[in-house]
Amino acid sequence: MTPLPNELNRLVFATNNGHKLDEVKQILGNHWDILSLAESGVTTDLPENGNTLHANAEEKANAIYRLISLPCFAEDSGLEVDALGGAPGVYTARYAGIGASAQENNEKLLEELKDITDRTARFRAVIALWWQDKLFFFEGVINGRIATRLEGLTGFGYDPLFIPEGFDQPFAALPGTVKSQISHRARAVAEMVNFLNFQTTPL
Ligand code: ITT
Repeated sequence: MTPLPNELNRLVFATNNGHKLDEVKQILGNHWDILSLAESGVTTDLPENGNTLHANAEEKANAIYRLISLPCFAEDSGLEVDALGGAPGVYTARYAGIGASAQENNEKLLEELKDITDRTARFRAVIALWWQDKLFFFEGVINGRIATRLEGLTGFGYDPLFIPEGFDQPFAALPGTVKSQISHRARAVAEMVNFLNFQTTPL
């Protein structure tokens, strides 16, 4: 891929989650210049009042685009557990209550699945991108299952419990390169990059 002039390659990632930011920077490598909110001089809360990942991603992206009017994107993600009817879904970050830690969320999930053998689940990520004054959406999914105990030290959130399809260990115990290639976030970002490459390729 031929690198493009800097300002064309620059996107602001509207997130307050440093892990998401690190992962997206790792996925996009040198090809895209991803700026955090702090690097863009923005300090604001990101509203999340929607009932769907799409609505939340849009709300977060809109809040930042209104302030900076530059190409920017936000991402909302969630864990969908089949035996729990798709929960925690849009409430994944606050499954054990508002302000709950990852440890508390993981413990609640293990407790809810205590006597359940069907542990199939998926992570879904929805990106809302403001590009040339229009809003675009991209989605990524990774199927897997929920482990019966926590394992591994890397990543964040539910990574010690989520075993991606085709593997025997959760993301937190696998090399980071696996997650950056196959995760819900990696897949949604890949969709966005396909779109952007098409948009920015000179005719
Ligand atoms: P921003 O809204 O600021 O981007 P957030 O952490 O609040 O950050 P979400 O509202 O999208 O993000 O919450 C998604 C939650 O889902 C997140 O806090 C984690 O608990 C979980 N999650 C999402 N992606 C994950 C991943 O790759 N690995 C583990 N857990 C993940």
